[in-house]
Amino acid sequence: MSSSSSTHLRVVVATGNPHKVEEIAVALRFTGWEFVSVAELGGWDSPEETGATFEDNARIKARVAHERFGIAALADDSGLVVDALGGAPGVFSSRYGGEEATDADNNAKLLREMVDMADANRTARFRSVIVLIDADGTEMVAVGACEGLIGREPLGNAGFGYDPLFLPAETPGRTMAELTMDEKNAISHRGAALTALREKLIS
Ligand code: ITT
Repeated sequence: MSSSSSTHLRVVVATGNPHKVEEIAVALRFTGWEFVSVAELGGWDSPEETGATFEDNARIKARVAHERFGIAALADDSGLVVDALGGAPGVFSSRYGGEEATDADNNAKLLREMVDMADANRTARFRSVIVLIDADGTEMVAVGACEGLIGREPLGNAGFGYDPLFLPAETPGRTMAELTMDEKNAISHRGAALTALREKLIS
């Protein structure tokens, strides 16, 4: 693994979610790394996320992409952890409303599940685990979290997933979907994990 974050590295972002590719490329734009999507490299058979944890699933995606494309690979596995729901939707965040669920379906289900919950019981956090596999196969893991509350109606059009329902503690009165991408990256779980990854790489 290179000890310098400014070393040129061509990295495939092992995700089928274009929002993640964009957030990661923007957050790490000063590294000089070149990010390519799986689609740009001709596509892949996305692996089943059979892991019990975010880390397991991030590792599964990164390893499959590293083996398929033979270059460095970075994967994010992430999700929303709601205290009053015992940690749900957690690793099932993207499929909360069913296997083919859209973001709107997932958000609608979350609102239904929490309809009777008082504001004080609406605490939650996003978590992200990033696994980077260098071209030579060396693995690094970095984690990030973002604390906040679940709102009562979707607000904002930016971002993806549960962003319209998530009120970060650091941006009172604004949902994650009402932030610019730079504002989101500055406080988000994924931004925190990517910052931790850079710190590990330069230490
Ligand atoms: P890949 O597995 O292909 O990377 P995915 O979107 O299915 O894409 P995950 O399996 O990691 O990714 O599931 C993450 C889900 O958690 C995502 O679909 C959203 O529902 C939610 N999520 C994660 N990060 C989020 C964010 O920054 N904003 C809003 N929702 C987020």
